[in-house]
This record gives sequence, C-alpha cells and structure tokens, in this order.
Amino acid sequence: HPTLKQTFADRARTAAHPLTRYLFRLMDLKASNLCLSADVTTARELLTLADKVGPSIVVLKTHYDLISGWDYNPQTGTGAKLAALARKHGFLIFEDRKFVDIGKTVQMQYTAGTARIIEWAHITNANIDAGKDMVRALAEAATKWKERIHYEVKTSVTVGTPVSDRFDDSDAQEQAQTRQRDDVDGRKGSIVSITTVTQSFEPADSPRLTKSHHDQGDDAVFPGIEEAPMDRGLLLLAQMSSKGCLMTREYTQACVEAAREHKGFVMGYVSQEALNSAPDDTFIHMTPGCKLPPPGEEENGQVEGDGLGQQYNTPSRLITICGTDIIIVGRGIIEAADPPSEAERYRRRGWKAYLGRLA
Ligand code: BMP
Repeated sequence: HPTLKQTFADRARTAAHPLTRYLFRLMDLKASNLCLSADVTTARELLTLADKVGPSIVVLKTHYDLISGWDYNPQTGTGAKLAALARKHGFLIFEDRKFVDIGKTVQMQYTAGTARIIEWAHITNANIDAGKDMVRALAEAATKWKERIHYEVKTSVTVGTPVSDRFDDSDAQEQAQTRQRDDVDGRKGSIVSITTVTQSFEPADSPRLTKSHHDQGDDAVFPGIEEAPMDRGLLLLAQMSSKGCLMTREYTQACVEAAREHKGFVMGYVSQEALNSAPDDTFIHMTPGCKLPPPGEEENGQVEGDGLGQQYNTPSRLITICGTDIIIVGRGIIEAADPPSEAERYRRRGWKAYLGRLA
C-alpha cells in the first residue's frame, strides 16, 4: 500500500483526520514513532515519567484505571496535568480504554463519570465486538463535546490571560481557572484547559497551526510544535499482541470497514500489521507487544514473552516487515534502569526502521 512508502511528512498532508495529520507532523519534527505505554502504579510516577520521557515520544498511552491516586479534578487533576505536559513536550495522550458496550453506555463512559476521558485524552480506542454502531455513538459524543467547547469558548469573556501550564504551579493555575470557569455560562468544572482552548480554538487547519507553542511563552521542549487541534480521535482495536487472541480475520475486516465509515473520527488502528488497503486509506497504525533485546544481544525479530500471554516483536520487525507506524512500548522502557535513555534507544531504533522502510 502507498502509505508504507510515504514519509510521515507526506502523510501529515494527506491523512483524513486532523489529529492524525498533527500526529504525523509531530513524528516528523521529533523524529519519533514511539508511544510510551505508561503503565506505572501511581499518578505521581506517571507525571514524572511523562515529563522525563516526553521529548522522545509522540504518544503517551495510559490506563487511567490502573493508576492509584488519580486526581479526577478536571482543572487541576491528573488528566489536566498530563494535558499540560503533552503541550509542553508535544505528544498526544491516548487512553487505552478499549470501550466495548452498547452505544449509549460507551458515550457515557467516554464523556462522563469519574475520569471524563474525553476532556484530557486526545485519543481513545474501542473493541468493536459489540457492533459498529458503537463507533458512531463515540463519534457523536466527540462532535457534541467539540461543539460544547466551541460554545463555551465563545461565551467566555474574561478568558485570555495565559495560565501557566506548568504542573508544579497548580495553585496559581487553579485560582486562575476557577476565576475563568465561573464566567463560562454557569457550567463549572468541565474544561481541562480553557485558556489553551481560548488561545487556540479555531477550525482545524487554520493558520494558527504555524504559530509555535514556543512563541506563546511556554517552556516547550520542541520549538516549532504547535498545539494539537481540538479534535478527538479513535483507534480501533483490530488485532492484539497476546497469545491465543480470539479476534478473527472477519473481525479485523469489520474494523477496517468501520474506520472507512468514520474517517472524521477514526484515526486508525491498534493492530499487529498495516491494514490500509484501499487506495485512499490514510489510517495510522500503532502496535503494542514491542521490545528490544537487552543492549549487546543480537536482534532477530522476536523477544521472549512475559509469561502471561504477552508476545513481543522488535521495532524493526514491526515497522519494516509488519508495516506499522508507531511502536507502543511499556515495560521495555519503564523497567529499564534509566527510562529516558532507554526511550531514546527505542526512538532511534524505531526511526531507523522507518527510514529503512522508505528506502
Ligand atoms: P508492555 O510493553 O509492557 O507489554 O505493555 C503493552 C501495553 O499495550 C499494555 O498497556 C497493554 O494493555 C497494551 N496492549 C497490548 O499489550 N496488546 C494489545 O494488543 C493491545 C494493547 O492495548
């Protein structure tokens, strides 16, 4: 398929979904096709890890429900802090929620309840075993959310002073945001970062995308990286890495069809191989079950599993042979003696494999 030989920079121009285009730009700018699966046990560890590894990654994957001490406050909680780190370093947040239920239920799980995933996670994912209508339900929820943000921004009058995104400055941030929140149509406590939204909300693709985050005075790590568009995206869980996975070829094909039916919302897949096959497919693929052999050991495509069903392939095999775009790495990085330098090792290997695929 053409996307296997296209550069990420080219795909940043052609992908159907605005957030996918943004993600490909990040990949090109940071020379990274690495997603960290941040499966640590406490919110404090999560934020520290995100800040340290942020420069090497383009996506940070979370499982909010395995984190203890997750602070649900929409303005100052863990989600908001992660969102600030995502802006600082230039990465997207992907909550690996694997929604699977009837449409109405997944809408509520996505937008409401304790975690309010939609507020802080740019990307989430779904297992479509329950049927394709669920994808439409999530897409509708995302559209409504975007319209609400737009409305709230338009009706907020006093917003405009940039609030520090630094998560160690949460008192000042909380005060400022409380002030602003109170002015937003009486609906309090529902926006993660209204200042950011106000500075940046315009339809996707507007010229603001050229204004760098750096110019806005934040301590961005990668100058030239603009803020993410206010869109939300879904990945379909099309194939899994685990041994004995019951997802059939038919199921995977249903994911491909559902993706094509919802190009404005579905960014791509969590899969074990590239699934683009129609000429105009522009989806992105992210692949977990990725590990490098320890430094010094020879790389032969596979690495021993974890004894609990997880199976591992190396970055070069996944990217060059299986055709994935982004490798998702958890314990390979987290359990290393020095996660930031191990993340760099994965980033370099992943990028080299991508360049090799192009050649
Ligand atoms: P690790 O690299 O430590 O094995 O972690 C893999 C991560 O990716 C876990 O968070 C897991 O939930 C997720 N994952 C997976 O391993 N295989 C899949 O097919 C889909 C996943 O989301």
